Amino acid sequence: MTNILAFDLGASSGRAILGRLVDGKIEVEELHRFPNDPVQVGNRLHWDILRLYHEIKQGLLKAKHRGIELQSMAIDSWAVDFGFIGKNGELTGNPYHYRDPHTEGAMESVFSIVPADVIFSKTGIQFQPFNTIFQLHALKQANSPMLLEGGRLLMIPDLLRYFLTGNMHNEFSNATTTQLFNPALGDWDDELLAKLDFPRSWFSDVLKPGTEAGMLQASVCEELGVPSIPVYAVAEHDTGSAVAAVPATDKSFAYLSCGTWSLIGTEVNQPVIHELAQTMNFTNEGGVAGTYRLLKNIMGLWILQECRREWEREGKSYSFPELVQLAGEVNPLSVFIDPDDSLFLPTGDMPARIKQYCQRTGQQAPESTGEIVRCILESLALKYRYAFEWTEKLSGQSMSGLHMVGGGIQNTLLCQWTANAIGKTVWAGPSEGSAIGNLIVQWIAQGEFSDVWEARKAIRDSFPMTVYEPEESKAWKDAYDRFCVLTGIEI
Ligand code: ADP
Ligand code: LRH
Repeated sequence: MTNILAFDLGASSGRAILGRLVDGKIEVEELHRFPNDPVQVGNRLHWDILRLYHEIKQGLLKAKHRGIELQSMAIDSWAVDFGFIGKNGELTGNPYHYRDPHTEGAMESVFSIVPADVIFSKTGIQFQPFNTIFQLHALKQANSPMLLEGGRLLMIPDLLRYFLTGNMHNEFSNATTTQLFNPALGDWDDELLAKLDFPRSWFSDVLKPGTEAGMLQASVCEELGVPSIPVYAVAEHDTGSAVAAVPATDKSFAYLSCGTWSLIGTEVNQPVIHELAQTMNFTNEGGVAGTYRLLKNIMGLWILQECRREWEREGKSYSFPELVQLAGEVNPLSVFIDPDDSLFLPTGDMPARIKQYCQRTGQQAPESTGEIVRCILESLALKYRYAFEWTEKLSGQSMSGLHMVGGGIQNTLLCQWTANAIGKTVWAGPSEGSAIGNLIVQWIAQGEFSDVWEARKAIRDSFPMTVYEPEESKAWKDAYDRFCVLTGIEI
């Protein structure tokens, strides 16, 4: 029996998940879970990277204390963020959070050097103000001391893997999210780097998911009293891992990775890079086994998380199940927001912003907690329909339904409303998609599965899937028409 460990760092929490293969079935056990709270210092928002590294060590210690002999481990996390390692091998500064406002104006500034369509044609990546390309440009403009000469850029999992192994590499799935990687070249885009004056020496060789990236280094083994084990580069972008774990049977399938963000799209063998994909701001992120994810980012349950944080600040503490229950008790389909309005990207008082959005769009603002939660969840479901239909159009495929994975599938109302909104079946599961995707790529590398499709079958056989059939189709269709007019989205 092999015991392997997946560290999955989400924007809201991190976990160490132990994976075992028993008679062809996957068994998982959560060994360690920890909050991933960003830290505001002055007007800067950071990730607590050293705390995250500490929690990874706690996960390894928990395995040791349980007497578990590990064969390997790997890390995945959210995309786009990074740290720099200087010539002395140390961090040159604490990584910024992608919600830090330092990228304000960076997009326009970059476009004045390289036009947007050139960047898209080279990278196939959607434009978001926090993409690595814009963060780097902003840091450069600000003469940030993070960008010390001779430094090396490591994405969050690259960085943690470096702390563990002492080796510096960039992993492919996360490299594509920088918007500096050219899938046609299969490498960093030197022309783009030169135009933006980003030294090529910042960037390392790019490892494919499933590569052994080093062993736990002696200092770590001594400190923790654990044996050295291989550390794999998997699809280190959590969305790449989540999609690897979608238990699909059909080669053309639609997914919704539902956590802090909602990522909705399909898996493709070649990036879809054309004008319409750019206009619709769809992306082509690198995945496992040479695949790409044609998808759209939707702001997701972040809005609910941030409301919950605000209510907590006001002394009202709710669990997620309580919030879902309150949403179920109020009138349906009354008021909507566009979850992707830039109002909702930064941290802050989200209930006030929702009210502000409703007032701006001539709607009666939701007042009670239940009304606010219902407004968020129904608006997400409606926006999912929009992205689902555009996924079908851009990929030229008709999807029979939607696979939902991630922590958000514990929200049964959201799953049902998503089925209602898209008018098709939703298959929900597994909720720990990213961790399971992380595990299967390690097992594929070790020869336990022949490929991702064999692994997807094992996931289907090992984890329950809840099926939601569409209901109340007329009410949801009418609501979608209202939603489109209100938000001005193109259908
Ligand atoms: P990430 O990996 O981005 O940190 P997760 O996949 O862990 O996110 O999903 C977190 C989201 O899942 C939360 O924002 C919350 O809305 C939802 N969630 C988690 N637990 C529950 C629950 N018990 N009931 C309903 N929703 C839940
Ligand atoms: C989801 C995610 C998403 C990125 C965002 C920064 O966790 O990785 O795919 O766009 O975080």
